[in-house]
Amino acid sequence: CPPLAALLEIGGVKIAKDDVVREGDPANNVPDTIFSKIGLQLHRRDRHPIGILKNAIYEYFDEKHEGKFLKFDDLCPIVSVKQNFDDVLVPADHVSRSYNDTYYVDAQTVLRCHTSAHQAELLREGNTHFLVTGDVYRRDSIDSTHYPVFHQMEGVRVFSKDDHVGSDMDAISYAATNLKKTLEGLAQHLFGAVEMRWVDTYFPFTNPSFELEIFFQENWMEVLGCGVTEQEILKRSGRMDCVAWAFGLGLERLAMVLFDIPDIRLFWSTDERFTSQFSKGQLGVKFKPFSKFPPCYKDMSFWINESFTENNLCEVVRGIAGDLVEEVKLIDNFTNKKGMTSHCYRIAYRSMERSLTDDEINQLQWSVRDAVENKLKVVLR
Ligand code: FA5
Ligand code: MG
Repeated sequence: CPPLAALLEIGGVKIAKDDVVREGDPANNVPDTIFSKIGLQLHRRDRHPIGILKNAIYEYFDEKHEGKFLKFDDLCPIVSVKQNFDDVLVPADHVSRSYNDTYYVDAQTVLRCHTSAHQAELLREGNTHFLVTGDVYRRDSIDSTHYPVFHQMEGVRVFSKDDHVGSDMDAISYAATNLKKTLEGLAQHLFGAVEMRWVDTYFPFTNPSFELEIFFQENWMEVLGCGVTEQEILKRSGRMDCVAWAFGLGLERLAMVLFDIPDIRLFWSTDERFTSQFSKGQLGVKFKPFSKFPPCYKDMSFWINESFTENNLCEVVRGIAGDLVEEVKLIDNFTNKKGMTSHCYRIAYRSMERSLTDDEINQLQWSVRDAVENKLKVVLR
């Protein structure tokens, strides 16, 4: 584990570790493991799959899309609650604001949980076509397509009020159609033919809202969210008469499809057998796994309490086992006559780089059991 940098500088902002990680402060829930990822900026490395993908998306917007998109990829990931939530109309009681879902630096400051945190400001500055790429942070579950730090690219395009005239569509349908065409074109540019589908969804900041799913590793995987921007956001940024669309791409998910990368943890690997497989501007390569190491499964059962959440469990497990944990999955759940609820979780341990010994895994599992008992105050069975 590399030593944590004491001072980072991102987008001209100096960040000291103690400003971000304040252990024991109830208004702060950022662990060291998360702090150590701030400033790595995988999306700005031309030979990293995330950087290669970012550049390929830039290329699509430069070549195939009318209107010049301004690009931002160095905005500081530490933002205000206002930027992250209020400015994009996230309701006061929305779950995404909770300490269970978001990393708080203090009561007013978070690690952005999406690149949408920058939408309102950039619109207010008068931008009409822009892309924002950055690292985003979420307390989340653990499996091959979820990681607590990942990368998004936001895209926003504002239309003037009569762009749709002559199209036989109203302004909203015109924007929605243009949005879907733009993203289908992007998928075509990146993947050629790929099995995908649109799903209707909800976001506080767009209406209508959609998600795009791609068929990958035998499952439908959500790769992006998008929609027609809520009028209120445009109104507040002084664009009363306009219509706009916005999207947020999950860059790891798209890169998994593009390079055939089976597990999201690999993006953080410094193993040369991973890093050496990618080079600047190369989209055609498929990742060749180093021989597949066997997983090892350990089950643990406990009586939960009222404050138990799966995100808290995952953070504790990740705090002990780091990237050696591949998946944490609820496999049994029952409530007894006394009203006590028991959960059984199956933890899959697997290194992407080597075989783990039985000893090592047993040690890990004992430490995990201890930590789960002590930090979550559950009763092991
Ligand atoms: C958003 O974050 C919205 N801000 C996207 C958006 C922007 C919608 C603009 C409309 C307009 P969502 O929470 O669904 O939406 O995340 C977007 C994408 O990020 C997902 O589709 C997925 O590809 C990726 N993603 C979400 N959580 C994780 C995670 N834990 N690990 C890796 N990728 C993730
Ligand atoms: Mg989603």
